[in-house]
Amino acid sequence: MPDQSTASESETRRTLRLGVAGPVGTGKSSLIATLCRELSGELSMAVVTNDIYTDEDARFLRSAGVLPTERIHAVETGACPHTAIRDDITANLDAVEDMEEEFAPLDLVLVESGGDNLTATFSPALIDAQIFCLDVAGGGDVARKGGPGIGRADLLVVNKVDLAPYVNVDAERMVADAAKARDGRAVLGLSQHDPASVAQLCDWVRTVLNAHRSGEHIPQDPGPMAPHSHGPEDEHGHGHGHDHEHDHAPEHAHT
Ligand SMILES: Nc1nc2c(ncn2[C@@H]2O[C@H](COP(=O)(O)OP(=O)(O)OP(=O)(O)O)[C@@H](O)[C@H]2O)c(=O)[nH]1
Ligand SMILES: [Mg+2]
Repeated sequence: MPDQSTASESETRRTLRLGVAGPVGTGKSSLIATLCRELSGELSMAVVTNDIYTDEDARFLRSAGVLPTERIHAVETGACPHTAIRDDITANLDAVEDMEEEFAPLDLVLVESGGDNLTATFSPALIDAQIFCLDVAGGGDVARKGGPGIGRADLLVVNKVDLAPYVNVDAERMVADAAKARDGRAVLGLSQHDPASVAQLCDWVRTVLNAHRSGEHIPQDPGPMAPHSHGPEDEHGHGHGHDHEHDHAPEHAHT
C-alpha cells in the first residue's frame, strides 16, 4: 500500500480535469467563462476547447478576458465532437497534459466539448468529472429524453433559466424532471444573470475539487445510452411503445 503521507503533497495539488458537454449553443463556453471569472482568483486554471473546424470557442474565451490567453488552448477536432472526447482522445489528452506541464501546478483544467447531440459524453480517461449542459430554450421536455449525459454526468446544468418565460418553459419543473431522471445526482438551474445560481455552480466545482484531491471522487463513465421509457404511460403522448435500455455502441451513438 502506498505511503499516504509522502503522496499527500502532490495529491493535494492534483489537477481536476472537468469536462463540459452538451448540445450546440446551450451555453458551454459561457459557463466556462463564468467559472474562469469567478474562480481564477483562487484557483490556477486553464481551458481546452474543441471545435470541429474552427477555434471559435477559444477566441470567444480569450476575448472575454477571463484568463491569460496562453491558458486557453483550442483543439480543432476535424471530426464529430463525440470522437474527440470519447473514442480517440489523444489530441485532447495531449493538450490537457501540455497545459498541466506548462502551468504547473494547475488546480483546474476545463475541457469544452464541441456542441453535439444528447449522446456525447467524455471518456473518464480524459476527464475526472463532467458537466452536461442543457438550456431551457431547447424545450422543457429535453431533460426527460434521457441519454448518458442527462442521466449520469456528475452535474446536469439546466442553463439560461432567465429565458424560461420567453420560451414557455417552466424552469422549476424542468429541473425537477431532470432530478427525477438522475436518481438523485446533482442538477442546477443556472443563469449568467443570477448570481445565486452562479455561486452554487462555483460551490459545486469546489466540492468536486476537494473530493478529487482527497481521493474520494472516483471518475465515472456515464456510459451508453441511459435507460428511458416512452411507453403508453408517457404523459405527453409521444410514446414509441417501448421501455428498455438503449445500448448504442459509442461509435454509433452520434448523428
Ligand atoms: N439569456 C442567457 N443567455 C445565455 C446564458 N448563457 C449563455 N447564453 C447565450 O447563449 C448563446 C450560446 O452560448 P455559448 O456559451 O456560445 O454556447 P455553447 O454551448 O458554447 O455553444 P457551442 O460551443 O457553439 O455549442 C450566447 O449568445 C450566450 O450569450 C444565460 O445564462 N442566459
Ligand atoms: Mg462553445
